[in-house]
Amino acid sequence: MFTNKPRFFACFIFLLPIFLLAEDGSLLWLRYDPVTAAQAAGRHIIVAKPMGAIVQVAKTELDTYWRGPTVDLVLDKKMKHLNEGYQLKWKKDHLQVVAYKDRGLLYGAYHLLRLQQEGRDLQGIDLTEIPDYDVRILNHWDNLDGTVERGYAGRSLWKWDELPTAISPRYAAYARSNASIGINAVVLNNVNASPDILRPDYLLKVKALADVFRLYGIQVYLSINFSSPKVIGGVHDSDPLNPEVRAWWKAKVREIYKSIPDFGGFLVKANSEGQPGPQDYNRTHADGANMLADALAPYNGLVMWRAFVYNPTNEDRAKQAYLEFVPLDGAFRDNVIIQIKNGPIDFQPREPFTPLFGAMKETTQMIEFQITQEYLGFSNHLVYLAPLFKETLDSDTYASGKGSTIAKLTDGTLRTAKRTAIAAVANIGEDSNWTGHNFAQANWYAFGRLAWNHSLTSDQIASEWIRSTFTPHEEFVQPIKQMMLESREAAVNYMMPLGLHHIFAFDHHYGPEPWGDRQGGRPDWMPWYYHNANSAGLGFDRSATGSNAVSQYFAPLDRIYGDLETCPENFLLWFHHVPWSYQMKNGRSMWAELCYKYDEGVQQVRAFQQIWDKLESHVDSQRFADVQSKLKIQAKDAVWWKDACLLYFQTFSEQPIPYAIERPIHELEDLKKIKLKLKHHN
Ligand code: GCV
Repeated sequence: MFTNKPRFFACFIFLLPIFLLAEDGSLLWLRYDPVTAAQAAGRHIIVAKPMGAIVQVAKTELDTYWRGPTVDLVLDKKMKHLNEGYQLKWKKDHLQVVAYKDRGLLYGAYHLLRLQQEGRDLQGIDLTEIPDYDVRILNHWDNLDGTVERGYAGRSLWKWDELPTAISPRYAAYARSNASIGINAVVLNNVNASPDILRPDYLLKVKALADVFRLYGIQVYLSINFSSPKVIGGVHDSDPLNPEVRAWWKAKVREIYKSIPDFGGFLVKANSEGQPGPQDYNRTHADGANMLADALAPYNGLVMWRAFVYNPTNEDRAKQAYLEFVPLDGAFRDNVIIQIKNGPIDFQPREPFTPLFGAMKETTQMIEFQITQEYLGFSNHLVYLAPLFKETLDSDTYASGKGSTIAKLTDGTLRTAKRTAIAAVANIGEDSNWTGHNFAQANWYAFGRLAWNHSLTSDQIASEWIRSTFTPHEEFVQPIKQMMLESREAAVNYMMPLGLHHIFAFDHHYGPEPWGDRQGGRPDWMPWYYHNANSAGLGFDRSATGSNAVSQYFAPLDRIYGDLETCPENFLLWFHHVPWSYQMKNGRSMWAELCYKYDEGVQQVRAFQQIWDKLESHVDSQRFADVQSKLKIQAKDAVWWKDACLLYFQTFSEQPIPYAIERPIHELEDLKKIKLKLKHHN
């Protein structure tokens, strides 16, 4: 395990205290040392009375961990513009945190602790932080039987069988971690929702969790099953225009708010992948969403209605959400937000943004990211997702002219909204390090930080996270940051470069299966549907000569994407079926470039291994070994991806793999036999 033994032993004596404290990652980025009595002497955490429960938490955190000067936590009801934000400033010899809401003081307290942990100088500090989105929400795809759909960090954190009697200490630890990065809401259960979640016995369990989370400023939302009135309510159907159905939802919502007065609202996956919905009764998404919105409105509750809809029709899957939702623009109540995945297919390693963003001018929209790495090597691969999140948020849709980025369309800048929101599917489970891979913690962290401030750079976020999670030593921070910043592109390279997408093994989405085909299976779940490899070339023709998905983008993007010559090369095979011999900008043929990209991905992961091993002396032994072994898996998987894709596509290109790059080490026929027994819970 120790790759640099001599150096390790030389500095063993000095590093002993660190090595004795083996860390399992459970502290996340919150590795604060409690203050000693001497450090606390003379410094006070001052709070005006009466003090709400959230402010009490802020005070306790500072009392326990703050080593700086006296801090004054001030609630100022004149500072409405701060919303849930805060000001941090020096006042003579002490620090002041000023907020309009209790939550603001809590966030301000965590900001101070973060600066302390990063080793920053606070002298003269004067800053104002206001969150970019009102609702910063994690979506858990947790099932009531304790499994997690697309979860790779163990079983669900929520112990439904033990609730409401037993309250695991991890509930508060989870809420605290979220609060420390500004997350203020969670959806507890899978969007493929069991109607049971709305039964009175489950609502008691939900209430127990909400009672814990409230202390950390976190509101609870639930995913609902659209057929609930019929399945658990004894109503004849679940037609949104049926008065009995509407009355059932109203009564259910009243029941929820009676025990959870700050309940957030509902998340709904309807008429998608077999889930029930209003279309079962020839009603529209708007009919369904508005019925729920009307029930929630008296309590200020929200409906987050997902636009992830597609059916196995002749229409390109990438076009379907737009086709279904744009005609409904303006038909939704103002407490409905349409929740849209970042890309038009499904959380692929790289997708252009979903063209629905900005295309509904009278409807509030929010983005949904996926933190859990369903399509990015599960919790085995080190893939830092901030660059992916930023790529979408910063994408210019041109919906209201140049500069109409998705961030500005969804944060209230370009479109007025009753409330703005941003969501991501969590990667959290009961593993001791919460996320399976120690570096996957960075993706939870990055989502929270970007939901707070989408102008932060991936670089800044990585730097904060590394300093807090490992060490502020620059010799460690710089190379690890570079590795993280490169890691998403590396994954794209060894999995699906140049705009390839969805060529995963059926069902579990882990390894490559570009040859994949299931007799009788849905075409839009088959890799060939997406890559279209044949002797002429590779890729999905979405130009005017193909599905014309490009027409859903605002000018000039429709033209830029639609023309092979102007289409960005990282989206080439997304929008075009490209001849193998097509000449790329660097002069290589498309086939050769594909080979070089796959190879580059492999080389990048090998470099990550070297970076990590070299920095062993900076990391505690357990986390060092955990990450080291995961990188080995990633390196093997990268070669597997490269060989599988190149050997398979070579059967169509009929051209050699350029001799300058590493030779395949597998036989295609052997790779085709690999059938992983990975569970997927739908
Ligand atoms: C929760 C993809 C995933 C499904 C997921 C679905 C969704 O299809 O593979 O597991 O279901 O997206 O986002 O609803």
